[in-house]
Amino acid sequence: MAEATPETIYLKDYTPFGFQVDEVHLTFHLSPRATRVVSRIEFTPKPDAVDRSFFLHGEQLKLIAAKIDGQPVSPDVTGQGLTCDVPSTPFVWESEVEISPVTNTALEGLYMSNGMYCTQCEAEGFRKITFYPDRPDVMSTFTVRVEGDEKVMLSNGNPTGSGDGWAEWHDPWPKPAYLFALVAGDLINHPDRFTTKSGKDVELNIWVRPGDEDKCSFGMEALIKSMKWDEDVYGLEYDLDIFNIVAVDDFNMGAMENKGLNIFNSSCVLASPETSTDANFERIEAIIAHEYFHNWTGNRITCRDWFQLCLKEGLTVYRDSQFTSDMRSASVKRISDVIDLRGRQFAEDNGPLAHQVRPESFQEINNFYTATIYEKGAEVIGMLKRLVGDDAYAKAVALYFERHDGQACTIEDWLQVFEDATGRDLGQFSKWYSQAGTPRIKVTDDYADGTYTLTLEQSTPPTPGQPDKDPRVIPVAVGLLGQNGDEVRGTEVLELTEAKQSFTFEGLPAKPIPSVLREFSAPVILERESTNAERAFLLAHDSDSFNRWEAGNTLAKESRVAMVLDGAAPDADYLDALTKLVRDDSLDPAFRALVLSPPSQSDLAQTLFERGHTPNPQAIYDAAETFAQTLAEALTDSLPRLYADTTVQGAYSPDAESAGKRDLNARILSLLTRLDSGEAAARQYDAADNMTQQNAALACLLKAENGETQSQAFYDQWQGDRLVMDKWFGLQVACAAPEKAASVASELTKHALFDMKNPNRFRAVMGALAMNQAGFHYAGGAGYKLLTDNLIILDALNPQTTARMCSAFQTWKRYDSTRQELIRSQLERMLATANLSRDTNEMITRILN
Ligand code: 0A1
Ligand code: ZN
Repeated sequence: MAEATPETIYLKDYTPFGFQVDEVHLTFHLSPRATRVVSRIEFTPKPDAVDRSFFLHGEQLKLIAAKIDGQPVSPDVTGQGLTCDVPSTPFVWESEVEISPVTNTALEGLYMSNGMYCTQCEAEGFRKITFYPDRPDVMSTFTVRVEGDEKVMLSNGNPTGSGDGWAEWHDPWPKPAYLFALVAGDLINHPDRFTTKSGKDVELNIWVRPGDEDKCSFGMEALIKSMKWDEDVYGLEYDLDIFNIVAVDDFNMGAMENKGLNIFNSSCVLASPETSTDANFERIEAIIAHEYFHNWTGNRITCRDWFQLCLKEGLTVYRDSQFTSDMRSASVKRISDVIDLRGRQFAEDNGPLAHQVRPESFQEINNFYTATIYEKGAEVIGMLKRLVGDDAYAKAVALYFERHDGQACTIEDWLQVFEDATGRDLGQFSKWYSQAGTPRIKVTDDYADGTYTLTLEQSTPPTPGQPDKDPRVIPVAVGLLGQNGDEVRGTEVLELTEAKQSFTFEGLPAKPIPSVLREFSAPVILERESTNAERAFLLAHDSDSFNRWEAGNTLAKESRVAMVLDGAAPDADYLDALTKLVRDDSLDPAFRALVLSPPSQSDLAQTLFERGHTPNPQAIYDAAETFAQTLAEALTDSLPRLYADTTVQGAYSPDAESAGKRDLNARILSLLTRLDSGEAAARQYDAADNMTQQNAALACLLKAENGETQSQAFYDQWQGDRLVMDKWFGLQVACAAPEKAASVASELTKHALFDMKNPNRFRAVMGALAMNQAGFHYAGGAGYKLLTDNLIILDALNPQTTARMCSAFQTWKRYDSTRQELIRSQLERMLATANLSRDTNEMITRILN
């Protein structure tokens, strides 16, 4: 059990810090077990302070000495920080502390990864480096001196000097401590330059371990594209002389936007055709953009407190999705984002972990870096833009930067610039931030005398702590199609503000077919009675590509639901539509690939659950298998030809068009493998000169239980490459049949290259197990037990990654009582573990309630 009941922090209790921090000077004397951190911080008491107590956060620090204005002092130190009597006039605080980076397996604060020093300070890691008011609303300029034997020693801002065994950096932009960073080690840079629109010359570097230098050029191109895009689209220019990116192997998240010194999980920056898939390339481009865009949305304007996390994250995700849409295909990006939103955010919003886009309380902020804050936060911005229009959005955002540059802000500040720029009252809109849960919209329609009426009725189910919800403003984009498939009304945004509201369309000669929620204009669940014939019609004719895909997706889901519940055969009309579509060369290959990709098994489980059924993961898996087998057989004559036609020839390029073709090709290969027991896949494996094709072939073969030779060859070829080995670990679990998934995962945890301390490797195995729905939930509960065993071990090393992975259990109440009991006993076992971290304790407690 956790030591004491963890403290809950509330938004309503916010009080500003009583002191201004004028300047911060830090000196690091690096040493793996005993790094000394010397701080010199200038404080000025605020004349109007409500709270004058001088409290500095500090955890796991050995205090060596402290002084105020040069005089030694003896502060009161606890496990959380220190208090001290201080003057009522400006004073200088100095301290020296000792920390041990090499034993820091939590990867928070200053730690070591493969002999390299690096930091992770968001959200509250700086307090593990030195005593400091570690809160985002305390902003200051930092000057940093690093002393050590390392070849390269980096920190935020601009370099101001270096010599034998030392380097100095100064960051002129006031920042909160969570954006502090330091990196030191034997690193090699991939350099480039960028000239900003006002003519400022910026040095760019991607720093990597020796051996990885040939995997930087794609990341660098992505960075340069991002810098240019932010100037062109948002008018935002970079503001330092240098921008550094560093790749580290041991990192809890994807990447971190530290000012001028972004630190990346190596999986999110290193790329080469031989070692990275198309999906890796796309993700790397997006994450580089995301971190770069934070320079303005997060760094120049930051968050007043951690409850406002979506202020920077929702907006930055929204911006990176705009970027990807511009660089690649907007419709493919929208469809992929919605698949992701439904898979991760809807699961969260409809279970025990549901929380507001702006939460009002937490125990451990690290548990709130969620799909709700990030992805739903971005959806809320997309809705706002849709409601006010593109021009007003641009005006409001410009006002945001003009008014709040250099400040730590709130969601109220954000909404205020929209109110001021548009004159619109956003009171009701703000409920998107304060109410958790996914709204349902029930759609009914009627046609009489040339008038078509659409009636929309909204409701949001209860979520933890919020039994009742008010109606929200929901932008519902609608178009109408005539019986011949032509559009009779182009897209119009209906503003749903009431619990129930009707909208009329006049002058229509016949009852139209509605295309509702085009482009997925709001993160809601539509409930509308429809027929498969109508869905097939929309799949063939809708001019909105999202809704076209959605029609196919709904058909796929309905067909599988009928298979699971009634033992029905795969829907013949849908199969027919699919077989036509997959052969239709006039359609974008990426779109065809998306239509061919089955709805996720978790999504189906949720759909069944919402309709009052208890989902059986094995039955859902069996239906998916039967469906794919039937489709493959229906396409018997065409598959070899389709496979050949969609195979991308020539030198590999990660561009969106080729990637879309390869995606389609991979889906066809997986169908073909069902008919030829892996012959084509084995040939592709042997011939592949890029990871996308090698990986796709291996996945097909493992799925067909016919890939031992290739799996061994893959291992022999790539055992020296950590990132590729993550794929090898993950694929085996992801492709394992349900009854084998837990034992395959268990065996892999005994492999010499399995490393609990490396989050990527841990996630490769345990994350893949949790994602393999039928395997994880396989009768008997071996999957639950294995994950729990490993989470218990990991918690003592790395609470953050452990807590994040507990969300594998968040959907447990969907399932039958036997599975629920199996899961409950594992969750209770975890909760009863001695010294369980606050992170994991909070997650399990919330999931159990
Ligand atoms: N702010 C980063 C993500 C990040 C968040 C938390 C971390 O540690 C708890 C680390 C990174 C981003 O949005 O990219
Ligand atoms: Zn972010």
